[in-house]
Amino acid sequence: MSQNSRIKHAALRQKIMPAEAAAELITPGSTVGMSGFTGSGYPKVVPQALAKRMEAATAAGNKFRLRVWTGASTGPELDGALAKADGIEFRLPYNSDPIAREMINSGKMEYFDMHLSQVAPMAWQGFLGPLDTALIEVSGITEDGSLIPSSSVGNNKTWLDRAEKVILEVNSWQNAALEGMHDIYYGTALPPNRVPIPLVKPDDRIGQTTFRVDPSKIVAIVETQAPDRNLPFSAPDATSLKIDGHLIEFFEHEVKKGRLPPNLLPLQSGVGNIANAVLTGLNNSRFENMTSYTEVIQDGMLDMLTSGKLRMASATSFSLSPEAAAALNANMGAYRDKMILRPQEISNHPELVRRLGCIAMNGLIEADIYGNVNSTHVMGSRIQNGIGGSGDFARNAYVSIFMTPSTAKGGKISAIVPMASNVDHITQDVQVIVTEQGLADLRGLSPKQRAETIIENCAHPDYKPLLRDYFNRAREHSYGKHSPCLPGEALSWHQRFIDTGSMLP
Ligand code: 0RQ
Repeated sequence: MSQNSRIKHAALRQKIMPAEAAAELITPGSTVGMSGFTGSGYPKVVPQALAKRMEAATAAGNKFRLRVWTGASTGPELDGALAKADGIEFRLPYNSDPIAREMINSGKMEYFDMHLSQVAPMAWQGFLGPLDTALIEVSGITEDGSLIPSSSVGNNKTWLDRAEKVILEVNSWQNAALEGMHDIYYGTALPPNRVPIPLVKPDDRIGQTTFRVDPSKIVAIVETQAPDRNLPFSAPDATSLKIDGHLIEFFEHEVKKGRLPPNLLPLQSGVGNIANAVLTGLNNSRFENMTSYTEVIQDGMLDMLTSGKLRMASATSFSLSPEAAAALNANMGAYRDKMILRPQEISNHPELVRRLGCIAMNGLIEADIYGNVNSTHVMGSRIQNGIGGSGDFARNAYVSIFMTPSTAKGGKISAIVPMASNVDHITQDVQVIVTEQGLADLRGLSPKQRAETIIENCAHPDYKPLLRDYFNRAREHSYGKHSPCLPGEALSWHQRFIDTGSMLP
């Protein structure tokens, strides 16, 4: 064994093989549980070898497709490569790859978009069918055969436990100092055997630092040195700075009122540029000693850890720009004690989100005047990414916040509409909506009061008169006067966009 090898278990070293040979062990039509959560910790070389097999099968007039389960989105070497080869028959639970998105929206790929906390329990319940192979990136294997997790944990514990056979990618690009950062909890069970999860603070450790796996299930190990690939964040623009300003003002007001402690409550921050910009704003705010209990650690959160504003961060994955990932990788030791990566079943667990009282901050595609939120579908039918963890947090948070620019596509689309064309978060799960126009605090308001507040505080001036007009007419002519609605007109803005390219008349 070479001195530098990440594989310390002598017998397992016998299973090292090239990616192509490992890919041969995966049967067409089978289900593969892969590691990966955002652009972190996903297998990188075996999926590309699989994609080559798939392309060869297509060229020979055959089909080679797989059912693919992951933690969340992955990188272009996995989702992008397999989707390009038309090799994914069915995919869960979250996707943001543009090629896979096109395959889903053109009807060529089945996609089951689900709450991220529910993937592991549902796999255990058996609803998803058997799992043939686990294909997992790890950062090393210890002398006793335990697996040192990589830059994401996701559903790896469950895939390793449930799969009939296991293929590992041992990636030495991942920093060796990741060892010890993870907290893998093995105490989950199905009803009637569930017990309380013993976590009461974001920094509690309740598990072990490695995955266990039955070594006899390991059929192949592939050594790699391949970087994680995440997309860069755009610098905060005027819109995100305004959103951020409204939110900081709201937090200051809540602290003054005694409804939030001075260091706030554990933060959850979703994906995307706006969410990242808000973290930058918090880093420049007067709040100190904050914590996070969230699913991804993005650039803004890393900056907060660096400045000391954030005392610690608990998540299931990193979601960093290439620059931030390189910076963290170069200095992992300095952050090790401030971060904990957990299985997504735990990072997103409704019991824990409710107990800790998280402040949930997520993006949206559109909200209607009553505060129903659509996070996933453009014009009611075209999937953008998926619900991800937003539902796990929104329903159970201490305060559930959604944020968005008030328009999309250069002003042709209003993010505030008479009726949402798809609903991921019902009005009861949405307490605050923020756009660059302002903030609507919807707590304790009736539907009509919510509509007035959302229209006045959040809608763009181009759309505000149209929304007022609709709402006033609905108040007069609606079948019921509790949540006034004109069903024949409520989705006409979407139809107008589909027909003309703009929601504006
Ligand atoms: O499309 O890239 O083609 O221009 O949606 O929109 O404004 O860049 O915003 O990056 O914050 O993403 C809801 C998608 C927002 C994200 C969503 C188009 C817009 C652009 C992105 P282009 P922005 P963000 C836990 C939390 C669900 C999962 C979640 C998301 C693209 O936040 O996926 O919350 N959320 N997870 O043009 C048409 C509209 C639109 C619209 C935006 N009304 N109509 N297109 N877009 N609004 C984390 C995890 O689960 C990992």
